[in-house]
Amino acid sequence: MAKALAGEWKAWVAENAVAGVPARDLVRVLVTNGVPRSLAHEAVTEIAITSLRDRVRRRDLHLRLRRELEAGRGIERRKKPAAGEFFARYWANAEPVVLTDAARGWKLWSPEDMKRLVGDVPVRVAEGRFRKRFEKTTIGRYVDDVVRAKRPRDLYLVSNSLAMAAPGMERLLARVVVDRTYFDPARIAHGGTALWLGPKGTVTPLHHDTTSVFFVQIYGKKRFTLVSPNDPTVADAANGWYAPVPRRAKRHVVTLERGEGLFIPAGWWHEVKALDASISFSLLAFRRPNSFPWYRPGFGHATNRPTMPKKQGKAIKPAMTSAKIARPRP
Ligand SMILES: O=C(O)CCC(=O)C(=O)O
Repeated sequence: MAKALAGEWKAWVAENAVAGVPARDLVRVLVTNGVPRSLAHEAVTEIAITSLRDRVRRRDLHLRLRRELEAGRGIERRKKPAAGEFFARYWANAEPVVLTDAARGWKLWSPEDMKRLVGDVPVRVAEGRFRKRFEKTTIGRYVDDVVRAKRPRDLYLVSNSLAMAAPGMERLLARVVVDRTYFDPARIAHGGTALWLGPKGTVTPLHHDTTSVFFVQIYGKKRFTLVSPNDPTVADAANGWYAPVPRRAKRHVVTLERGEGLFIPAGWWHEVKALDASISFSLLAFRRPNSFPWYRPGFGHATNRPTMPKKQGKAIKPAMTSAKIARPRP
């Protein structure tokens, strides 16, 4: 009769391995509970691999089903529906949509209008492809030196520039009609909006956000390449917020014209290229919970501490049990 790990402990190893507990912690707990080190090591490796493989298989099947169900679906282009339909159909299904009259009633503006209205407002514009460094200027100078320049530098006023929070920007916000059936006006003033202003040719590489975005094109055109989060190849290749554009995944390409809006559900991968000097404005303060900060597939997995099997008034079963080793079949 050989000794083997008790069933309850096998389940414990599987559960904790899938939850990201490091193997060495699992081995340590088993050894403290009387399992010989070599057996503990072997059992953890074996169970961790099989349980993780099984978990991945189940998730992959789920994603495949979602992908096959959405296979025939393109990105719809239509007039803006009533909020009830928008939330039931596009929000709840995480389905992007282009709304051709998204800016109905807005007083759209140009780079020259921005110089006139908010030219004195200080801003920080992002430098380079991944936009981690910022340069300080004013909106007026930025429009002259970069947006209208014959050979613009790779400087881009992006959402992270936090331009809409600067005093004076209410003059721009006054031109936007906030649809109160879609958005909560109380949250608009507190990080509920973002502004993008840049020369022709800016590219925001493929990435995802942790909120859904209502992205409105104010001036010029932008081309979006979108990939569903149901395609695991992108998340598998992601590094932080960004990922290379996958060759094999289904890509949706959408050009957004002046006055049109694109609903980008949280988690959808998107690459954005400005086809002209461009201004965009986005709204995030939807009348629905819109914050999913835990959705970070491109960041390293967390390691957790082991959860112990619950005692519930009785002693934890011993970690070892007697088990017959099955005879090899002839
Ligand atoms: O317009 C851009 O360059 C990027 C916009 C974007 O990625 C977003 O709003 O999430």
